[in-house]
Amino acid sequence: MSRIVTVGAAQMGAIQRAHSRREVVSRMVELMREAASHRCDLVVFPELTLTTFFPRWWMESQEEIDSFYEREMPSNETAPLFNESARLGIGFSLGYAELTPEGQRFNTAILVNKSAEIVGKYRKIHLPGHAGHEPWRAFQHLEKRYFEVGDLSWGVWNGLGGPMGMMICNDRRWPESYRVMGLQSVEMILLGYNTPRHNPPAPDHDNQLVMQAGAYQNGTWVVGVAKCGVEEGCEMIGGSSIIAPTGEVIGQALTQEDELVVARCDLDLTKSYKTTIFNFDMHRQPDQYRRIVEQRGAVSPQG
Ligand code: CDV
Repeated sequence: MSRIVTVGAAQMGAIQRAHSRREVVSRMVELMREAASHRCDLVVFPELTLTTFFPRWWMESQEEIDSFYEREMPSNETAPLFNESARLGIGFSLGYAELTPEGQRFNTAILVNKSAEIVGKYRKIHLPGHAGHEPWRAFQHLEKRYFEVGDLSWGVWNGLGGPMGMMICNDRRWPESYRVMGLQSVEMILLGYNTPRHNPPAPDHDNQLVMQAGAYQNGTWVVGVAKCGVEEGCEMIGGSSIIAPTGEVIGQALTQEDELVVARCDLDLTKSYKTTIFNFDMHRQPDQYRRIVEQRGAVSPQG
């Protein structure tokens, strides 16, 4: 018998600074209802879904900075999402800016089961951009200023039909993100992103190939979901995609707006990869990979 998980990639169009959380959450609830009407088991929302992508601005007022973070989850404003999840019996993943009781700040994603209980949490590890003020850029990318490096590594959780994990945006460009979950037998990776079309230092870098490679090399489904459109003058890419363990894109968003992409994903498709060419136990040679964990930057060959 096949193990089907029906997933909805809930791409979100632009969220401007003037949009309240209440407005954003009501758009999310609409997408969740649409997903439920397609019998989705879970719906995947983007990175930092609840507000505009605030790391594009240098801000000095702590009050202004704090206004973009969540101190609790669920909160009064996000409760409708959890209530609707429980009512419809649909799980979800959600990205948001987390401010902990100890004052730590993370770019976070949570996995919520069909009873609206938080079953998994991930804090973004690969924070792109810069920490200092670079006002000459068309727009800045200050994730290194506003977030700490995540401290939870990449977990994998059961509870939504099979082993699932999360990564966030820039993580998708790093093979280590996928492999840490691959080593925990992940069968579906959920990831949200906010990617400017013309990231000033490298406007030509590809988006989808990395997710296809990560899916294939780890024998897993990958669900990549954008927040996109023109946000406060910054154009961000869409192209939300559902990718099979074959590395093939089997569903993709066509617009730059709120759009749901649905796919019935057979988790058993992961098996032939995990038991043959990517049977890690049989073929990996971790002793020969020491450089990966012992060294950070690249060195040049000697001589
Ligand atoms: N939010 C991100 O992590 N964005 C990066 C951009 C800045 C390159 C990304 O990898 O898409």
